[in-house]
Amino acid sequence: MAFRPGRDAKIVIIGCGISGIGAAQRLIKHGFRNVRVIEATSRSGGRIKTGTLGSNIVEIGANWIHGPSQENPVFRLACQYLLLDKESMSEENQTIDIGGHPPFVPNLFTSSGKKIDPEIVKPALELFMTLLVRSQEFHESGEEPLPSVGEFLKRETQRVAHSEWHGDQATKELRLALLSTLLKVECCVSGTHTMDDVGLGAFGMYKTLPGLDCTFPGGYEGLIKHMMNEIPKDMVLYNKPVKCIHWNNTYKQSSSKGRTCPVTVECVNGETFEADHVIVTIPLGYLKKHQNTLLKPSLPLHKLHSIQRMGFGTNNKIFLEFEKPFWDEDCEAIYFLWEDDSNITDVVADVKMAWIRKLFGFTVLKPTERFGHVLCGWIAGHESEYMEDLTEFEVLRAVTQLIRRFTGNPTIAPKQLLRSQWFHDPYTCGSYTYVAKGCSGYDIDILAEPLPMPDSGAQPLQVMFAGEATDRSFFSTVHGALITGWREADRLFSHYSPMSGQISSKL
Ligand code: 6YU
Repeated sequence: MAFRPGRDAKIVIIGCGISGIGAAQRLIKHGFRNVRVIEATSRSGGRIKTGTLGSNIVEIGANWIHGPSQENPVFRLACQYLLLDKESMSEENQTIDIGGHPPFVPNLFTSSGKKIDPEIVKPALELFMTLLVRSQEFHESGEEPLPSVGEFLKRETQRVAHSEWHGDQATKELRLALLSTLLKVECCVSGTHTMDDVGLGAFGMYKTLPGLDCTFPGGYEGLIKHMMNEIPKDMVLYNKPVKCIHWNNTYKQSSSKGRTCPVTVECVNGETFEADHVIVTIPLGYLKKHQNTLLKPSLPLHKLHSIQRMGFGTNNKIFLEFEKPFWDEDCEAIYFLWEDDSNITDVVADVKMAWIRKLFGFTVLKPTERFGHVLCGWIAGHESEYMEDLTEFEVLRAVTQLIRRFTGNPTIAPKQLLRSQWFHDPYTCGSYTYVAKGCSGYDIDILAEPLPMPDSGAQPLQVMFAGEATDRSFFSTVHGALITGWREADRLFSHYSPMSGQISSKL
């Protein structure tokens, strides 16, 4: 059969996370017949990773569908595959629009071992929430009164605390301590070491969708399994870390059966794959670490600079199972307030000695009938990265001591522990993207820009870029990642069928 440009183009997708799978699915639907996915590890899913703790299903990576409503493609797929419970799919759930996650029903414990009434610190919580919303508004208004979200939140909370909180000193200090805890929560949400690293002007670029965040009762990986069923099995090659993408016809053997492919993908094991187009879905953390060697010729300077400037931090989870709960029945989240943290900070001075102070607390896995008594601890930043180097026993000892100290109950003992180690994952090198101080949406656009540059005269769309870091509005999410995989598949489709720009919306 004669070679037909387009349908027979050789396409290699690097990475079998949701963006890579999404790209493959879409290319197949567009009629491309020569698609291959090359994955470094032995599994598909990437940062969607479901594990078990005893008999419980726990999410080691992504947890929620953020904004589960019709606009969210992950929600649509999850509904199509019947992976959600009735409540999550209800009209009512889809229309709730609170701009993110609603506040959890809290239990608050202090470092002197007391459980406190949330009402005491409510003004601090309300102030923090108001300021977070204001931080997001600067993107729209184009102002940036301070370079980072952290500096803005600290300046404004200090100002209000000192001018408006006139009660007794102890109450004031508890409220200030809560502000430190809430900053640590935000470090987990943004996936950053400190909110001082998160740019203020671009903070509002991240968009929330309507719908009350929901989880997958059978695990997030169920979504991956269903999507993978729609891809021919032999299309994906596992255990093949890619070492170098040689583009612009620079590899020595870049010809196949008389036809020249401009790109050769070289794996660590020496195997090579020729391609007309490569879609790179490798996480930004990996790109940062291997930016000088992953592509030959090297990435253009402006792209390298955006990779360096953008933020990619660590957020880890520590799951604990208990025989019986030490928290209230209606409690959804446990927060720890360090009484000596009244200077409002989200970093720990001595990481080695006091890394555990960065763990802001726990969320409670619900419903109890399904999970029993399981907590998920959250810890971000360098303290989280340090935690990854400790043994499981050392982590268990540290969290047990922490819980005993804050509850004042020296007998509490978790039955089991499971923690994530995303920073040391060699193919992720952290958790997810944030827009760092000094960055803008322009950096994300540059990350997403295909190579070579359009005006270079070389064969176009040789190396294309997808993955959560390449979406301006939904970076750091599963739906953001999926959308980018589809975007690059559609880009190829339009390239070969310039007159059929409408087809992608019908898929
Ligand atoms: C979401 C959530 N969630 C918690 C934690 C983590 C993440 N996310 P992948 O990495 O999946 O795939 C790439 C593949 O490439 C992979 O398989 C590699 O092995 C492979 N690869 C790498 N190098 C290679 C090489 N050299 N050769 C070959 N292959 C190679 N998202 O929607 N809900 O609850 C969470 C959470 C602990 C770690 C999350 C969540 C993020 C998603 O998991 C992530 O974006 C996607 O899975 C990425 O898919 P991908 O395909 O791009 O890469 C204002 C403002 C604030 C902004 N932030 C708001 C907060 C929203 C984020 N919240 C997250 C929270 C949690 C708890």
